[in-house]
Amino acid sequence: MKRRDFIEMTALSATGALLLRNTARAQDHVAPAAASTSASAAKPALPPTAAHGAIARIFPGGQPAVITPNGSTLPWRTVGDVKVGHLIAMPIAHTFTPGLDADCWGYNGGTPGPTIEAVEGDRIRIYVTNRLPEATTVHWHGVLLPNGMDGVAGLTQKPIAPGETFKYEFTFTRPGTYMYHPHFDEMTQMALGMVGMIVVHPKSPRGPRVDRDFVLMTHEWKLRVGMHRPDPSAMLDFNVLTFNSKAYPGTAPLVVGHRERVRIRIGNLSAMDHHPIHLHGHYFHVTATDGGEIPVAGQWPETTVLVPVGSTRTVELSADALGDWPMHCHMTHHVMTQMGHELPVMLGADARRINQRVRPLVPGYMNMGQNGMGDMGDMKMPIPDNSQPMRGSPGPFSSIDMGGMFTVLKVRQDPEREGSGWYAHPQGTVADRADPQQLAADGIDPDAKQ
Ligand SMILES: [Cu+2]
Repeated sequence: MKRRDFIEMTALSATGALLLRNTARAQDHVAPAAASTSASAAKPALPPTAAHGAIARIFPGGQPAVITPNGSTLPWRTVGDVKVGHLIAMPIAHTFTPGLDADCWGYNGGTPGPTIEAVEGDRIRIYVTNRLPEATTVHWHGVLLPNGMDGVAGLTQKPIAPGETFKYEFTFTRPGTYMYHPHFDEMTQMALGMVGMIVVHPKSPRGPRVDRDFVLMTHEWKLRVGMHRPDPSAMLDFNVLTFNSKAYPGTAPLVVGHRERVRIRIGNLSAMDHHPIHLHGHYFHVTATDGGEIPVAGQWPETTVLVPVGSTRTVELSADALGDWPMHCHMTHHVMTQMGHELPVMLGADARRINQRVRPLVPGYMNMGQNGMGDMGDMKMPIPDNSQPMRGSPGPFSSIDMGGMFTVLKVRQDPEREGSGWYAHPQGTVADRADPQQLAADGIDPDAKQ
């Protein structure tokens, strides 16, 4: 076994000891529906940030400005008829979720870089300053532009050397959702976080006006347990999966009003994985890709949209259902953070003899997973510094045993006021322990043989 696997397994194995002691605990603690509000008051660890505030409708046709949860929008200064912006490629200190920090590369102090937001027909001039230890470029992925502005080192321009500032200038001729990233040492620079989104609003919008417009960049990282530098040579076992470079519970929720029309623009600049992004409680239509708008006759309803590497998918929905609705990648290994993936199958095994034999070598060793892994998030186990090997974070009823590429669509009557808390379910609308009298009346015997 490689040393790092051993470290990861030891961290996970520490959980096992507690798993054995606590298997009965989860069944004993189910918060009643009416208590959900007070339960949330007692639990301080809400997903960070509340509502996104009132939206300035500053684009043609009353289109709302886009919201980049956990991110920002590139500021412009207008010089003559040109919008001028400045991207600085630079090393950054980044937090994926509290307790998991990394030394990344990004733009203007963050990953993803600021969302570039403009209107069809805008002439833009973007200066790119390189503060990285190696050369870079910026490629405007999906944007139609003159060949020499395409940002491909060697082919369409010289690399931007460390310390240099290059100028890109072109016109956004087409509305849509695009991305930007380097086209020099792509493997390293994108693996370390150099990604960003571009939104170009149409001059004359068609279709129903949306009330909220979000961008989410999906990404994947390899951050070995206890280390701070993402591994740019990783090809398979990515262990930090993110929306806008945040892993749950670090992801800010999408807070929307009841029956609002919501647009979500999802990009994917992961190294190797496509992400099927699933939304609970609603259906949506895929209205556009980075290739352009999909005619209404070509759209169909979905609850999961596959976002391939190097693509954007724009979905629109009517937020008709009040509640806290998960939105997440449906690959189960993409909603965990730093979980080991090369573990033996322990489900149903009696591990007592293994524990006895390994303990002289590793004090405190206990195997994990004999009863499943769903309780891992509740364990108070020692973990290595700067790591999140377990899934799980406090929820209003119990631990939420997902992390990684997971966020919450919060649909509220008054999103600005209610958006920061957990949903208060109306009495009688939460699944709970069955009432014996009703079981009997319905003819259900829990002890029946199949
Ligand atoms: Cu995924």
